[in-house]
Amino acid sequence: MNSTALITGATSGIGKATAELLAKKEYRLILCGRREDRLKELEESLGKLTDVITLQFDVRDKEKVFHAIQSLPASFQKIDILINNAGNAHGLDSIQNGSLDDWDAMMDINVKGLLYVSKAVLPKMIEENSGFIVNIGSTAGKEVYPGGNVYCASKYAVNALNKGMRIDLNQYNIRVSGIHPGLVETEFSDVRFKGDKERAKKVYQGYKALQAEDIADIIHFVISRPYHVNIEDLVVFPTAQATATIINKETI
Ligand code: NDP
Ligand code: 8X3
Repeated sequence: MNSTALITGATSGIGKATAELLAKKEYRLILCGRREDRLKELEESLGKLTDVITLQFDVRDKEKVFHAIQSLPASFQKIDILINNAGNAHGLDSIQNGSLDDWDAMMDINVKGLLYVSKAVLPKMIEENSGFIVNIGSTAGKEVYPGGNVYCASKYAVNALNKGMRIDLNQYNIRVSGIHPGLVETEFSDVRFKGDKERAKKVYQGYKALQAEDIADIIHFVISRPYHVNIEDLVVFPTAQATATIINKETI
């Protein structure tokens, strides 16, 4: 049977592009997100290429996370690849002006949500003595920038969890990889700026940002290496970006 991949945050951006690419490569897919209409569309379109099942849950809701994953039909219970992708930034305020709700959202989704989904998926991987966890971190988990404070902290946590998982799961033959992109043009900035599309658009103006498909390609490359190869940490910037704050906005 072809490998089965579970992707969180499959309804948009990096997760959606990865679902589309993996469907073409005939991976069997478990696609997760909160927006039911988008999940239905994906099930319909990608279902023409491969076996697809969708799970609707908020990664913050631990009961729903465990219930959804434990209720998978028998043919989808063996998950070979978990792509922990769901996440976002909420706000870009200084630490003194930050909103408590934004802080809760980032820590609860980006860190605790990733933990809940991983814990729900791991028992079967351990039983099988095989599996692959790909954690989508960020360059924000490698370098802090002004106003990044809590989002950066959440991605530093993902970076640490990625390393911790690799250490603890080593005895079970489970691969663990962290992929850390710089600026990717997705709905990310719409969410960060709470629907202010003009402000969001400006983030990607004047240069060619990474596209969701670029990250999907990288994820596919990482998961399609021979089993003895584990790309443990991968950082990728658009060419126009040198650091979190040095971006050559004169290139297009
Ligand atoms: P998008 O906003 O386009 O996609 C985010 C995805 O996460 C959506 O599918 C959304 O689905 C899902 N999601 C958000 N909150 C929740 C939640 N509470 N429960 C379940 N699913 C949730 O952004 P990206 O594709 O850019 O982001 C994907 C990942 O990549 C994130 O972890 C982000 O931090 C990371 N990243 C992004 C970069 C960028 O510049 N864009 C750079 C580096 C890393 P739904 O709303 O349907 O639940
Ligand atoms: C997303 C990239 O630089 O906006 O993680 O934090 S950045």
